[in-house]
Amino acid sequence: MPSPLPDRFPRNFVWGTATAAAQIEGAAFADGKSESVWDRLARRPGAILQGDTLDQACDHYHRFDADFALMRSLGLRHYRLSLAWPRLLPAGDRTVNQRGIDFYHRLFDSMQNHGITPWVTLFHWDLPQALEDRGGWRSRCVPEAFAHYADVAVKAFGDRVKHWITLNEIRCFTIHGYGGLGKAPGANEAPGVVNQTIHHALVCHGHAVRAVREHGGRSAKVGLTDNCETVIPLTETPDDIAAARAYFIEANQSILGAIHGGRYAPAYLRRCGADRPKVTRGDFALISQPTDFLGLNIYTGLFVRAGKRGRPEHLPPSPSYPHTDSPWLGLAPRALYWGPRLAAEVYGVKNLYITENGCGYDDDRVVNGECHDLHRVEFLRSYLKELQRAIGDGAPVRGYFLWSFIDNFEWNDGTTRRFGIVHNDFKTQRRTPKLSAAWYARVIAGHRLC
Ligand code: GBH
Repeated sequence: MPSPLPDRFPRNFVWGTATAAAQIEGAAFADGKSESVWDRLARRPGAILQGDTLDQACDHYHRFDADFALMRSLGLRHYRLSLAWPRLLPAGDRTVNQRGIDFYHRLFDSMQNHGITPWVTLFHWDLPQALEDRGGWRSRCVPEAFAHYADVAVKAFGDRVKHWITLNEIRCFTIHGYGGLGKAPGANEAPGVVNQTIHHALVCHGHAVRAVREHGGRSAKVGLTDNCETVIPLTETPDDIAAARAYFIEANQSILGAIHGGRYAPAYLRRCGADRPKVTRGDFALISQPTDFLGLNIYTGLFVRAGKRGRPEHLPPSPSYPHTDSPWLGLAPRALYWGPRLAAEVYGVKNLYITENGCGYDDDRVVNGECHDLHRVEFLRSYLKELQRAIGDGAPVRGYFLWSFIDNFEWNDGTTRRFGIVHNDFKTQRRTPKLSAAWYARVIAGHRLC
């Protein structure tokens, strides 16, 4: 008897890939685009591996039409991208750069011609340097400028874009950008300042929701993409599950808890003590407006068990724990089960999307025209199996975006670490779909793992 095929994914399940403007566009100073904090950081010696810059990246700015044709040939009909704020409002004030607007109109035209639906992130880390010079995320100048930027973007593109993502991974551009962890702008501030950068990001999220409601049209949908702390119960027993849930709630209080709770949890404020963020009147009315979905970027997870008296206990990875070439990215397929499940249960979210999942390796090579990334196929398959189990157990996951469509500028790791299902030769800009691209195309075509 033939073995049974795995279940199909739900009929309207959205399959896509994801990228971000700064990581693929290149043309970093073309057509009126200004310097972003990442353009600036890339010029600081030692900040980026091999001294790579974002100047060219994948040159998608000039090659998007061919890239969308390739996407279409793989059956990819949904694509998550971001807009470059420094292209649209280069000075970080109210002055619009028409050439930036025109670029994205051409890009959305091309997507439409290829039958690809855009999912657009307003902010994926590329703050205009001009705003950093005025205090950046430490200051209310960013929420003020962002409110205007969101209005401009939604008004300009709202006729074609119906899926909006407010911000990508608040923790990364705040804690990692201002807390001495190396992301742009590469600042090292005291905890109180870092908490304030998070608060200002929450206010921006609120402004983006408001802008989509005001100018996006009736069918527009909007939500945040967060890289919440994903927690996995060591064993799937009631005690460990309860401990994982308690740990998840506490670890995500500053962002997801605040947005869904309409205030900072008292326990979070107690932990902050004197470093608690300053909240201006009216902030939380903006921050906690209802959204249509929550996006989760899930790569790995933390193992938690019930310790003494049920107290949640985090177990750090053992020395031999398997990981990808990114030291932070340990193999944890069950993160795609417990992440959606806990987020749905704890916050009552009705529509979840995995807005990023994938893996980075350094030695994906093209040999005789092929790139055999068996490691990526197995990675993705094992994670997607857990996602399927989550959906089977009722988690409201509506779609999945693989990070990434193409090898790109991997922030501090430059072009060394490859996350794409399409290989990019950064010297010739030649694109070669990897084995994982062919595999993913078949998954999408059949709506089931294969
Ligand atoms: C995502 O972040 C980003 O949204 C995307 O742009 C990026 O290309 C993709 O992942 C792949 O990395 O070096 O120990 O300080 C993923 C979440 C959180 C992962 C911060 C790297 C730094 C860990 N990131 N983390 S460490």
